[in-house]
Amino acid sequence: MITLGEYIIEKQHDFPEASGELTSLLGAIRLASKIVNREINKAGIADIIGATGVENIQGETQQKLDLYANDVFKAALEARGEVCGVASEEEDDFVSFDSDRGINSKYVVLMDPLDGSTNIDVNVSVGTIFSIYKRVSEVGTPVTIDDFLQPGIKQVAAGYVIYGSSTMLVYTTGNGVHGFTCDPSLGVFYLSHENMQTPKTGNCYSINEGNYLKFPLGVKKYIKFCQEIEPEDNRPYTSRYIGSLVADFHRNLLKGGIFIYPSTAQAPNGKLRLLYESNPIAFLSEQSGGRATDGFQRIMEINPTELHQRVPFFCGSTEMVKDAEQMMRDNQE
Ligand code: AHM
Ligand code: MG
Repeated sequence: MITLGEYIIEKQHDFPEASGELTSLLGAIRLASKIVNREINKAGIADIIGATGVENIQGETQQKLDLYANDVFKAALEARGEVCGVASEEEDDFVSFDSDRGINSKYVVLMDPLDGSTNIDVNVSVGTIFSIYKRVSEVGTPVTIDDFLQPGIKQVAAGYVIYGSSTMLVYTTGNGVHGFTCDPSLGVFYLSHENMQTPKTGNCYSINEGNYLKFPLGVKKYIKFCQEIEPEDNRPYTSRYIGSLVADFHRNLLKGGIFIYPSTAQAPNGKLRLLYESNPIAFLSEQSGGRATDGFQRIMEINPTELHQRVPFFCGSTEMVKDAEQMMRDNQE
């Protein structure tokens, strides 16, 4: 039984210039995820007794879990001192860690601390997504926006925690994708899925079909393609959509499948955020042998222009994503 901590230290040798900072940083993420996991496990009880979202005796409204997760991850990263700044889906602007240690460290973290948080109310899986880059500004100075607006190909590491029927942490540092399952009685993540490989094709498509009428023509055609009866090709595919990106991606990673959050008539760039959701998931997907694009272009080559930028997202088994791209190209409006 290899723990996450042991595994990260062992793999540190893959990086010739590694000095232990990334190892320590991943340790901070591991710690924060355990704290958030503990709180998520109590969410149902909190709802039952009406404590969530209502005023406490001091007249304060209890923090929502997504803000709670944001605070926990931020505090853990700042305390560890290996990060000079974070950008989060829950914050308007990036945050600079200007302590002596913070300002002299070389990594920035971008995160969605609690993705799919509306699912908590109904006891459905949620996740944390993180993405790590080396700063481009000079060490010893406060971080700048340019440290965060880097294309996904510059990611040093990325991963997610899925708070599901079991809690897993899955990450990549560019040498494959590795998954760890938390033993709840010990609070320890053990290596359970080393070098995860996603199937080249699958029979599962994940998309919010309620938006069908607002989808681009290429996506409508692809959905019909998925539904056609073609036994040789395993079609019709199965439709599975949880509404938690981490959970939908995790299933497709293991079983094969495609996840699409396309542009819609109302939202030309879709819903998902390039920096906090699409880039880290794209990195994991590619590292497992999958593919991630915006329907036309590789996600990780997009040059971001703003922190909360959104992007259409097509991700999963390579053959399936290529089929969807073909239909996007052939049906441009
Ligand atoms: P969030 O970051 O506000 O939770 O939103 C992101 C989530 C993803 O997990 C999921 O894929 C998507 O929103 C679902 O959106 P929709 O309900 O429009 O299908
Ligand atoms: Mg999100």
